[in-house]
Amino acid sequence: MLEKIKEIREAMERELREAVSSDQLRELKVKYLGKKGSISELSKGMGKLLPEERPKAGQLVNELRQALEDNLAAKQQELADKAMELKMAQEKVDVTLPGRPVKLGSRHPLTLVTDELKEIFLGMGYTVEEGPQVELDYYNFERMNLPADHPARDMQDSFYFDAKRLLRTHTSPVQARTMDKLCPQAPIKMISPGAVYRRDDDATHSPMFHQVEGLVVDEGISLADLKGTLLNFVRQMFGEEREIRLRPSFFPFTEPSVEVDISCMLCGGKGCRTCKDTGWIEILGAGMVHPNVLKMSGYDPERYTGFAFGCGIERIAMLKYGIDDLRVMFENDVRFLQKF
Ligand code: 2U9
Repeated sequence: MLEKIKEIREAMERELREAVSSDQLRELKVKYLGKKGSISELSKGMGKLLPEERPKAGQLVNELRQALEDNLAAKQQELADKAMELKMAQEKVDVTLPGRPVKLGSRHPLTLVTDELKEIFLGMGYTVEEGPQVELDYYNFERMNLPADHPARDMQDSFYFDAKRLLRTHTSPVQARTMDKLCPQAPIKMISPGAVYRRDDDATHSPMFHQVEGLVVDEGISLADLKGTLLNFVRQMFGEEREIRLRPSFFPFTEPSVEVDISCMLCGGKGCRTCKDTGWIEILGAGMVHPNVLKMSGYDPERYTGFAFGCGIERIAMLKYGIDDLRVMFENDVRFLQKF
């Protein structure tokens, strides 16, 4: 047995020394360590030895197995090092080649405007709230004082999933949800920017667009607060020289309601193509929150009043950056995006 172990050890060491490839190493591993390999056969032969010979023989077989495993690993490393050295000697790196330029992206004008909007209103103490885009008919219409048979629902020809759920047509449901969450706490001072959906599609309307709406509810809020707030907003967004004017209007969820114009930033109010020679550009809808809307949200309209406003973010971006076709906003053309 001892003789046999010595023989195997010598053969194994020779074969390892002569091996020049990983394939050969794999074959050696099978030959010696495999199920039917020489070392396994040695282990099986132990039964035939005298009991007093077994410990010594067992120890030698174990040493042999360990030696083979160690030598195989060392040889594997040696071959890998050699292969790497060869590769390094053959491969030449031209360090004078210019690097590949990293293409930098830029932020979309809608993102820029939305971030700016948030900054302005955060500066006035507002919170920024979000809500689901797949909304319940109840929050989208009913809570906005637009019951099932209200004709104003037609103006917002909508995308429905079923009888109760639709893609929100404005971000007003976020206000209603926030009032539910906070009532009877006041004041509420919030804006809700986000995507909204209507069945409209031409140069100035997209079926998906973005809105920002704002809501303030507290005791003693008046139209004067609304006007001051919007003037502050408009001047931060479009320049300190801007003026605003309020025209009477109608929305089912505000009473009284107003449409808000800003003095044209291109001609300074003298009249030009953009303002259609009027000197004014319509930018916002707004008003005092309708008592019914307050009541539905749990606020006593005798005690609390509020104002609300809404405007399209695309419209702000188009005016601010002089973009004349809404559709370029959604075409993902890098030539357009690179301008910002
Ligand atoms: C609550 C109560 C009232 C939000 C308002 C408008 C007027 C408005 C449109 C302008 C162009 C949306 O982007 S647009 O299509 N919006 O004219 N929105 S007042 O009024 C609210 C909101 C929430 C609870």
